[in-house]
Amino acid sequence: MSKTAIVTGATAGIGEATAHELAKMSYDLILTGRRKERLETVKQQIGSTFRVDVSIHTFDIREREQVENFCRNEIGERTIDVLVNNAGLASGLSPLHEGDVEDWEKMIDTNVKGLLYITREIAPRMVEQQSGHIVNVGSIAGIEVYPNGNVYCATKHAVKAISEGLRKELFDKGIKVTNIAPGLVETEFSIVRFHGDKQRADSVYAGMQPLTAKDIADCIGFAVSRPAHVNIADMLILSTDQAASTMVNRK
Ligand code: NDP
Ligand code: 8X3
Repeated sequence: MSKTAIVTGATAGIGEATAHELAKMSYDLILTGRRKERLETVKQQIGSTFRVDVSIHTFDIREREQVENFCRNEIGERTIDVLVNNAGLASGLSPLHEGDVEDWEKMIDTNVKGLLYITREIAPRMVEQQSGHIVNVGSIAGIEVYPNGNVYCATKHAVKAISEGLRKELFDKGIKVTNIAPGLVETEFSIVRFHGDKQRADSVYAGMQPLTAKDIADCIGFAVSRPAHVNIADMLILSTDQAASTMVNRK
């Protein structure tokens, strides 16, 4: 029987690559994000390569009513085998005493509250099924804090805590929980962080070889394809050129 995965933030980067990886593994896909045309393109690309069912759903994960409508009315009663909580962002990079409150709210509302809203809807279905796998895309920023990363790091520490909490609450219900913690991955992440400043975004990866979205999708694919008795609890994935958040070997 075919399996179904939800991937949030599938319009770009790690989410888009994960959608392709899971399609390769024959998962039917439920993909979400705000940019409809991007989702349509991803659906078309996957549809032309893999024989899986792909449905796309456009909403803002920060809006609780939109998340509830998606979960309660749009996806119906189907079994959800995998939930990849990937939608997220960094907005700004500055000391807290100079920080922009709107940036903070964006990050907290997306990375923490959005992840909670959808998990609150999908986890009970998995409990009922007595099976499922929740994959949260955290970050190295959820393990260590770097200067000027303050609120972003706080949200990813929250993701790590939520993953650990979920694991302890769900392990006896047949549900796996994985926290994926990438270091530097070249996606649209830095362009978003620097509010569209491409030059500044490029400087993040200058002189080093960052991870690709596919590198992370491979790890998510690995985690969800382990045998039933194996749960990959935590995975820290770094470029060979990176040893810690602020230790990058630039040539
Ligand atoms: P991208 O900017 O390329 O992709 C982010 C995805 O999140 C997009 O699909 C975007 O969709 C979606 N998203 C953002 N805000 C919302 C929202 N309010 N509602 C719905 N969807 C939203 O970045 P990445 O692929 O790099 O980021 C994916 C995840 O990986 C994030 O959680 C990020 O924190 C994490 N991460 C990234 C790292 C990196 O270096 N790139 C390293 C460690 C973790 P849309 O804009 O269409 O809504
Ligand atoms: C993204 C990686 O180092 O920019 O989570 O925080 S980092």
